[in-house]
Amino acid sequence: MKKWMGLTFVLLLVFGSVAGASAAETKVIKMTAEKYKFTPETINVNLGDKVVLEITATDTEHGFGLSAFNIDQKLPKGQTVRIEFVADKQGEFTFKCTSFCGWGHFGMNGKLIVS
Ligand SMILES: [Cu+2]
Repeated sequence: MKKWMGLTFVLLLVFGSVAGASAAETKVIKMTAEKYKFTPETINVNLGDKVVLEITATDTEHGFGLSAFNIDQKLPKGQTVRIEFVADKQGEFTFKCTSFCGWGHFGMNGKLIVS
């Protein structure tokens, strides 16, 4: 009897972790960068998600910097740049423009929320 209960417990654990893992998904988010704003400005993902950002700088060159995930990518004007990473830590992280683009450059930022 005890043995049987132990086995059930192990099976539940295995099942639970598999179900948990399958909750992670790939999130493709289309974004634009223009003076002096990223759209969307807030990105919501779940812990463990693979995040794919497709960002187009529409007016001039910008940059996408997300230092918490070691990302600093130039965004040449008119090109869609694909940035991929795994949201492997929870919290709120600021991303910002990393290519000087004018007087509003230092306020050009947004937020990644991993929950
Ligand atoms: Cu910019």
